[in-house]
Amino acid sequence: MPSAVPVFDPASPQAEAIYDLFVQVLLISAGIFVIVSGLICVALLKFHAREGQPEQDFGSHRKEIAWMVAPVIIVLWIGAISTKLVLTLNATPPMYASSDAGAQDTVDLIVTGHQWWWEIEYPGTDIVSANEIHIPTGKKLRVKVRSADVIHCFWVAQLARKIDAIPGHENYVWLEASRSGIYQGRCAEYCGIQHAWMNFKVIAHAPEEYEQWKAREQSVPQPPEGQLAEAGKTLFMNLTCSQCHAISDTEATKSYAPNLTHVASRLELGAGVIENSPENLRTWLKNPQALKPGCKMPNFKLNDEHLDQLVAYLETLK
Ligand code: HEC
Ligand SMILES: [Cu+2]
Repeated sequence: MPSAVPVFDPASPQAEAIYDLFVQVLLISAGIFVIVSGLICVALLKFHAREGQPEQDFGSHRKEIAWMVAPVIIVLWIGAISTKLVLTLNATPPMYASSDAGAQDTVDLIVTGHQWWWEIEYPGTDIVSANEIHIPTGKKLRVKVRSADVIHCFWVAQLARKIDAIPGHENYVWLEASRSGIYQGRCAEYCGIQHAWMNFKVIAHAPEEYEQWKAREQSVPQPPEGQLAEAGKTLFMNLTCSQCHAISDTEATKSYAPNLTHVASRLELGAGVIENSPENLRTWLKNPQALKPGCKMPNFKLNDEHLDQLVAYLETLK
């Protein structure tokens, strides 16, 4: 049954294992809570004599052994299932563990945290995207996670464990989806003013669909036709846009900001701050600081004519 709370709706073997551990620990803790609060109630009701003292109990070996042994068993049990979980999460699929040259260094995705968006690279292709990760279902992918500035944390609750993105250090995590769908990802480590809007989506496709997506993403959009869009392209290259953003097959090659080669086909803008549509794109360009205060894209105070041109151009980048 789908749940509104992602943690309760795991969609990969790893997330299921996390869910199982969570439920077991929750049930054990709930049981202990009920026993302890029940005993307190019993004590209150039974021994609330107003006069004199209740009969004193100077200890019982059997009881003492029982309340020592029971917690030890519980702690050992939780230790065992936690260890099993860690082994499940870190299990290396045979194709990555083999001693063939390079197998152990194979990386399927490179994710880089930036204040406040995610850069996604697909090694072996020249696809670079932002805030949206496309994967095929049923495949365990090795993801390299790193950071361009401060510590972030890469987290898709329905698919995988959390993993920190640390500047100057590379971390690895397995990402897998059992069924196709769109999974919400978030930054889970406070990283500055717009941390709350550092979201991303993982879109899991059936393998054939994934191949189609990949072919589309690798093709470079046709140069714009029509005056408005052409003017928009010239403006993009002449304003400082091209000093931060890249668009394949143009002079814009910088990777300080999200790659815009296929920006029009993405679901959201500004790492989830607004849905992607021509109107919303215009709102973003008009003043990114109004939508996402403090974000690293300045307000260019563009006039309506320039906004129309830029939107017309960016909308051709499908
Ligand atoms: C100083 C560098 C810089 C310049 C110059 C700049 N941008 Fe940006 N831009 C960014 C950053 C950083 C983001 C990501 C903001 C965020 O989500 O926190 C961004 C986001 C965007 C996005 C949303 C992309 C997405 O996938 O969410 C669009 C579209 C965009 N910029 C277009 C432009 C245009 C058009 C210009 C020129 C008028 C421009 N940018 C100039 C830094 C820059
Ligand atoms: Cu963050």
